[in-house]
Amino acid sequence: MPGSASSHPEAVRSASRPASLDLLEAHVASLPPEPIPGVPAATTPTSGRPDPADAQPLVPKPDQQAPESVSPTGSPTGAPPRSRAQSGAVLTTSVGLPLRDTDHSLKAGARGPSLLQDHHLREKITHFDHERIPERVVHARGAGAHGTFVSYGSAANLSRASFLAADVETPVFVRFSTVLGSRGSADTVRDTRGFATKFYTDEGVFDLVGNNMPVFFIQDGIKFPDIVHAAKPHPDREIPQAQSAHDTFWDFVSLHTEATHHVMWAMSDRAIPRSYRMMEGFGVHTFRLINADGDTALVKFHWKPLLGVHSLVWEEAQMLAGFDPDFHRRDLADSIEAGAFPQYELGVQVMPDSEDQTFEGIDLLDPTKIVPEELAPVQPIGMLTLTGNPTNFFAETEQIAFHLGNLVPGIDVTNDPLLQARLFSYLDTQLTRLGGPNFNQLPINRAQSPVNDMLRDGMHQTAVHEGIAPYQPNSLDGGLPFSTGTSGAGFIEAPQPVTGAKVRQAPASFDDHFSQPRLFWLSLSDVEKQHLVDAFTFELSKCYEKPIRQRQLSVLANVDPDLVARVAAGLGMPAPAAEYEPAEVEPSPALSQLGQSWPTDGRVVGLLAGPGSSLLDVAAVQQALNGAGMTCLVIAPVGGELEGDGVTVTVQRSLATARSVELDALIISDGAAGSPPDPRLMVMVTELLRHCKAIVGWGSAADLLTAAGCPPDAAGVVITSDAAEIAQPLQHALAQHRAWERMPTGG
Ligand code: HDE
Repeated sequence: MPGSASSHPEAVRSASRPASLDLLEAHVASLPPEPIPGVPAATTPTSGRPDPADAQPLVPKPDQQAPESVSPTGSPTGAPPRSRAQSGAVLTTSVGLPLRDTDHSLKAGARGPSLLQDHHLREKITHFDHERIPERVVHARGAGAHGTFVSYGSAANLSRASFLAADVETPVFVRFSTVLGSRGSADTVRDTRGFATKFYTDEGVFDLVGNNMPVFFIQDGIKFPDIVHAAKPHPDREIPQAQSAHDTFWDFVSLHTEATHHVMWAMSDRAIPRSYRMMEGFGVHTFRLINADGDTALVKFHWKPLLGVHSLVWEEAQMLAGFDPDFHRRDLADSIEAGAFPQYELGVQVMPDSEDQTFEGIDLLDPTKIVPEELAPVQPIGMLTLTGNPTNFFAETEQIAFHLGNLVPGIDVTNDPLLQARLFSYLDTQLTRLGGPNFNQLPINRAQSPVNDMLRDGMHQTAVHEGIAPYQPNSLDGGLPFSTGTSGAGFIEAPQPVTGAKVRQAPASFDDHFSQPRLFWLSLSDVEKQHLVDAFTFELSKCYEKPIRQRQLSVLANVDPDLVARVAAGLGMPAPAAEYEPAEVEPSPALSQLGQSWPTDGRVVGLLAGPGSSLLDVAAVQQALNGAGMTCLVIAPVGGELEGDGVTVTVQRSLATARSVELDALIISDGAAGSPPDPRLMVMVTELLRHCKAIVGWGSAADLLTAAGCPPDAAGVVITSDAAEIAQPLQHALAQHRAWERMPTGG
């Protein structure tokens, strides 16, 4: 397997080897070799030009999945998903004509002009000219994965949805995204992340289109174009790309103070996740569940990642935007390829469906408010596991079309005015983006249950409908299809009473813009508070206009005096006084993401090796870590292979390609760093130290740390006497994500 390391247990052993290394090695020998993810294709190419005489059928990559093979009307076809892919050895036109030559256009003589008659040239260029479709107006940059949702059945008393019954397995596709950037923008920018899930249930498609933050900037969907226009690049120069650190964003949010709660989240570590695998997801709005007896409850949906919620540090996020703009996309695909399947537990906070739709004084229709988990615990209802990478990005991740109106019996919407506008927008936007009304017939959007919709014709119709009476009532098609009527099988909107005068108005409870931002601030640890202060300071420093900075400081003054004092100090401006008395709030410890320990699956660890290292040790450590579910990349001065001790170790990163930001931790093997150490190693170590990442090593590793100015007793830094002892301290340090003790706080 390309990129994998191999060891030879028969290798000659040195007499001074500790017994513990023998044990480790015995363990390693029992493990299957773990490939390093990132393999581009299922077969390794030859270095020469492929010969048509040796043509073999394309082999699919084992980490990939494709949408189920169902017809445009939801019937299982029985065909393997691969039957939709091109698979032959002979190049043809789009209608199957075998082609002799695709390298030369048809010309009047070798030096003459091209002929209009060249149908192959015209088809090839014309199709190419139309390969692009409009990107999403928001959430353009995304990454997707296939998976399965298994329900625990614990929500069966709340909702009659069939996919929430005990042990039901439902195929899903998830698309994660950033909001602001274009399709080609960097992954690690400061932004809210989308977390959208399509459940292909046996009662139709259910879409849960959420974010990694539980609140939103606006309380009414009519303001969505305003916030998005303000946050997108300035319309004159079209800069800056994929970020909120500019005048128009802060101009809007400082005037529109209902955005303050979301702004607090956006300036927090939640806006720079370490990985899509390490983010929470939130449905944001309150939804209404309806059970088989017709009883209703109000709920908020939560996704809880099993790996914990972890973030990058800001400098790391900025460096990654240049070093690897695809960092999150790559991380998701690599983890799935490596078998470290991302998992998230779905949970609901359950609130009574009271007449005023408030809970403990919190208006459940206001999407700028959370319900603290301490007041309404998140009750687990099922587990999502992402098991397959898309086979084709465009066909799946790009063409997937989510819609809040994709509901199933037992799940209904509420009157949240933000949600109401979304019910209109998602269907509408796909018409332009996907070029017509039949986008639900695209393979990734097809229901996996029967579709009998009486919608007919339109661009790109792929169903071949039978019958002559696509209308109701009819007798010519025998009356088909019938609505379920009162049989109980169909979707029923919860019969909520609606009264009121026609007004353009928000309820008075929506006027509280500062109590929950304050709750958020007071719930954070000192490190998290410092990051929030730093983010506000950074973003507001990027605003050209002083009045906008001043105005936003006035907003922060209404949140907390300490917060505004620290941000104002960073901006070199006076801290304004609060306009309102700070609200009395009870902090919610669930909002902090620090202070526990979590699994280390899929964590990326660099293993520094060099001509002076024992390759037996290096190979053993790499295999042990890969076997424990991490991805261990061997870093050496130059690429290729290291050979010695009877072992061959493949180098995954040379010092020309390795950067600290790619790693969660570094292991320095004995003898890896020369004397004096390569300056690039010194940079790597100082960055890892600054970013509070674990550094472990054995033997002479201590010399490199000393040369890089690392205090010997720094938190998260462990040097052992031999290789066999490093796995345990490494795992311990990684489980806490970072050694935050190393990060200065001003709190
Ligand atoms: Fe969206 N949003 N949104 N949004 N949204 C879109 O739909 C919109 C909102 C969210 O991976 C668009 O297909 C309006 C909240 C995600 O394909 C568009 C309003 C939340 C995605 C749209 C909101 C979201 C979108 C753009 C205010 C969190 C990506 C392309 C009423 C709960 C889905 C598209 C994917 C995408 C409109 C507010 C999440 C234009 C009008 C709140 C995760 O229809």
